[in-house]
Amino acid sequence: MPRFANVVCVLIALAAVLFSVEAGAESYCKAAFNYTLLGDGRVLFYDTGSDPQNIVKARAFSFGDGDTAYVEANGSVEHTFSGSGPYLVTFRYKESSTGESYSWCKRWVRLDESEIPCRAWFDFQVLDGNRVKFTDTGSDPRGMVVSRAFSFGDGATGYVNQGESIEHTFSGSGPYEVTFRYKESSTGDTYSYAIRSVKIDYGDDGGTSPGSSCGQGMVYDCVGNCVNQSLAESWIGDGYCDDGAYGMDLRCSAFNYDAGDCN
Ligand SMILES: [Ca+2]
Repeated sequence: MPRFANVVCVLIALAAVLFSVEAGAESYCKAAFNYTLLGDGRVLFYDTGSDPQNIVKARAFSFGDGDTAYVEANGSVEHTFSGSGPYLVTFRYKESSTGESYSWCKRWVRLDESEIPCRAWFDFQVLDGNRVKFTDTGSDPRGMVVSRAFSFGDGATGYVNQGESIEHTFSGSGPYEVTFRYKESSTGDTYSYAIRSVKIDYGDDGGTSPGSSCGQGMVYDCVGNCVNQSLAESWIGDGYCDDGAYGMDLRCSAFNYDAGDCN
């Protein structure tokens, strides 16, 4: 019976791998949310992120006032704040069993938007290598923002004009915590800011050697299949011969020759 469940997991993992190949460089999940003010302290938060590998098991909000909530994929949740803020709201994509965050973002939420209505936000796209393109996608209906500043999380900074993009090259795969701020330049006051984790996919780097990474929580098996790492580890020496019949081949040194299961 456990083995049947494992086979289902492998099928799910294979489907995720096939999908990620199609998604190309954008194979990592990206946590994102937006929100709508409903009045009387009520705010509707909704998931706007992406999860092309289908690796996200939990989507968690921390509202910055001590309360938390979970939503389904593309789901929403209403929360009532007791004050006008600003509140730094965090949204995480997690693997539920370990609690590990795959991806996260933080936005500064004000309930008095009649006073300061701009909302900093940005999108990003991993180009070739470690080069990432960042684009201002925030809103500034009153034209009050006079500078838009990125801090890339590696010490470098950059500025863009409204709606513009900037490219930055990182030295590693991250994740980097990138901050984007809308400011009034003469005073340096921050009107609004957003923080997102940026993870660079090394999926097409380093070949398919057994045991090497092919994505978050995924490794190559002995014949170059991209498989779930923890699942593969749990199958070593479990009494079943993993010669590919169940979806992965563990008959090489990287997997301790399946601890003798095939002998
Ligand atoms: Ca085995």
